[in-house]
Amino acid sequence: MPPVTHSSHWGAFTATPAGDELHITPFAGDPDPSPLLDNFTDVLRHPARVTRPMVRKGWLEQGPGPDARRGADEYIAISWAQALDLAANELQRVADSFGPQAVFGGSYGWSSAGRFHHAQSQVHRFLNTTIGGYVRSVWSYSSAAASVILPHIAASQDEISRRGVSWREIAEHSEIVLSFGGLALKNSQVASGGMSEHTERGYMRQAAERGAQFISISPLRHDLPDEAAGEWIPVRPGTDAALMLALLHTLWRHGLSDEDFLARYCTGWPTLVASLNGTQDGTVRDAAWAEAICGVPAAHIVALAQRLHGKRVVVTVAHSLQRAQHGEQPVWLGMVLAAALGQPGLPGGGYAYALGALGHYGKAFNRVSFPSLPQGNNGVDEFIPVARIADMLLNTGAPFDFNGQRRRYPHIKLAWWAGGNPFHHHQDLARLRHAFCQLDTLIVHEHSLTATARHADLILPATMTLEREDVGGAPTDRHLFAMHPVAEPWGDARDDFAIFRDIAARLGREEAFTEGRTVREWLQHLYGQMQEKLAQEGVKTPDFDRFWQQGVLTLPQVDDGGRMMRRFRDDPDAHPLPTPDGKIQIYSATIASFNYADCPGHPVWLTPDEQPDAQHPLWLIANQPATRLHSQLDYGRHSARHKQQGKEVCMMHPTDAAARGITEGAMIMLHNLRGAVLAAVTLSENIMPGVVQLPTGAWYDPVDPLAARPLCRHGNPNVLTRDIGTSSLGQGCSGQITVVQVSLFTGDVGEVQAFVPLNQQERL
Ligand code: PGD
Repeated sequence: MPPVTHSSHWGAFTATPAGDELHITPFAGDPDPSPLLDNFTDVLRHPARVTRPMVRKGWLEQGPGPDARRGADEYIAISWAQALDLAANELQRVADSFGPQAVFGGSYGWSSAGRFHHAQSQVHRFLNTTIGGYVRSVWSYSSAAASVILPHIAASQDEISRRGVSWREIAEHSEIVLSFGGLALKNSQVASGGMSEHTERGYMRQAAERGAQFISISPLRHDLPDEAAGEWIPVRPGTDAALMLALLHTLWRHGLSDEDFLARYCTGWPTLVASLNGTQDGTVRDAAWAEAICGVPAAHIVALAQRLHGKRVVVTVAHSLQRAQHGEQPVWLGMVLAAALGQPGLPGGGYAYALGALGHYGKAFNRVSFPSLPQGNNGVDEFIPVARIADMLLNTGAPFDFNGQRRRYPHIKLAWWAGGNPFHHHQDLARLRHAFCQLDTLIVHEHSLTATARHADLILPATMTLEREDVGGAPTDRHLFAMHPVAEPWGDARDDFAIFRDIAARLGREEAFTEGRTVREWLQHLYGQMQEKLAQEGVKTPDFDRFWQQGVLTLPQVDDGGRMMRRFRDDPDAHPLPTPDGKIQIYSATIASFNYADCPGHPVWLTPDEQPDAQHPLWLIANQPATRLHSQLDYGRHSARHKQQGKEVCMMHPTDAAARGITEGAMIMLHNLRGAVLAAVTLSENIMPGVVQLPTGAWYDPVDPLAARPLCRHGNPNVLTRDIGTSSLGQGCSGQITVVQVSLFTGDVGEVQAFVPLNQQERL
């Protein structure tokens, strides 16, 4: 087979089969391809693939219903005909008895690149067209707190992150890039939908060579790449809001705040000043006050504030900062800091929330994007903030607060998941298991035997992108790719679309789901829609067959990053921001009217209620991994190569290690009230003392799945993280940090089992 084009969230490539493996060549136009591409080489025929439909024994024998055995039961391989009948009958039963409001179709997860086979869209379309809807989830695990607060204070997250200050502007104009949480390339190497040109490293190098100064405020040195040639200011995890308040206090106190900008373009600066200078409650939020909280010496805070004054400064705040209790606050304060420096709307200045957190941000936009699969109409008006899934399943009917609303958790009987891995993305996994045990039925489509699949009642084997045809593209990527199949589906795997089509047929809704189109016809149809829109703009494109043959198409783009803020700065009356009075809200009357103690009307420092103590003296940072996207292809070559003794690697400061008798490469146990995790340790001065770091994404592998405090022998930190919302406002995921104790581990709990096939699965 000749090499064919393909695409993934971490890059485009061509693939050539080489025995059971693939030879991967990065897209020739990519200046800095991601090493994650290597994860594709050996996964097609890996034992961790799901090769046959499987049913959980307890569910098959006793029928649907709450069951504490989920996660520890046996599985039986069945035929597709049986699996599809079981799924169709169960969906019909639940819809008939309880209505579509008893079905949870949120199905959160990144799935794979490919516009048509996007798994979550397929689930939504299927449920809308067969039973008339489902309970949905809103926002994301990535950025829920920011997504909710940004529209209150300035504009949508899309405007501030995707269409905000661009990398190009930074390379050309910024004098200081002040980055809370850094600009790690491991994060910006991925973009959902695809990313054919990795340009972040080059832009940072260009800016640094021009003389721009990068300052990274983070507990981890390597959150800023070497190319930025920047400075590292270590800060205690989760305390950036205090540091930002002290920077603001210093600017104000020393007469360095841009009072003209604050008066003309902002609402509420005097209210914040009253909280900074102690008028409001007697506490002065100055550098000395912040030092005690964040660990940055007061003199450094003052010097930093003075250094920012009068410079072209862009402030960035990483997604990770808002993935914590009160995560809304640093997002808000980043904007206030940029405003106090008078920077929003200047080229290379202002606020670039989440720049560097994903490859989409700070880029140009396609004039026309490839359309997504239409999802149909959802007749159910109930939803949950995405990270409240366990709360919903454990607290049926209970009220919850969210963004000024008081809602109630619906009673869910059946959850349908495709393209996501809750036992990767959710916090407090013992609680999550308990929550999933409340369901009547959990149906999971997966190409791999993730922990989520291992908790399902029905596991339906899905194809990988490598085994199907699709079109790859993202609104910020000027290349559109024909994703050609590289291999035949492994085992009995079928595309999510084919699975849903056959279940829809059993429910008498096949035509409604497919609209009479095959996969190829859908691709042609969606391509045709894009072609038509481009034609209206006077852009000619090849017909589908030619595109399919040539493999890649370059789309016209517009580079209008930062346009909204620039126009606002030029004329705030003619171009107000989409806030109640058209200005940046340093005080938000809307947020104040919600009366949330955990998110009041102006930004604040609120001490998180979990703090290091004698039992759990260390902060744990559970951040994004560098060797895979989330938990995807954890068994792939690149991810596997970076484990030690099959376990994930935890970074620790040598002083903390020495105090515990821990040496380089030792096996350690991280533990707290929620459970324990084993990992290999690496010692480094690139992490603050008092902090350990264990990335997410190692597949959950509990020694005893039913334990109230499980021990994961592979290194999944979400055993340890807390399942609480960021605040009543955003209710986002707060899995980024928690507290732990770390000890040397010398016991024997056997080999990691996460990638071993299920007991009854017949190996092909
Ligand atoms: P993935 O590992 O990408 O994680 O959570 P998410 O669930 O998105 O899961 C996608 C799954 O889809 C994989 O299991 C993959 O095999 C499957 N899949 C891929 N393609 C297909 C397909 O075509 N069909 C089907 N049926 N399945 C497919 C990510 C989430 O985790 C996110 S976005 C963030 S930002 C959060 N980050 C953190 C964090 O920083 N710290 C902690 N502690 N926890 C987090 N969780 C969140």
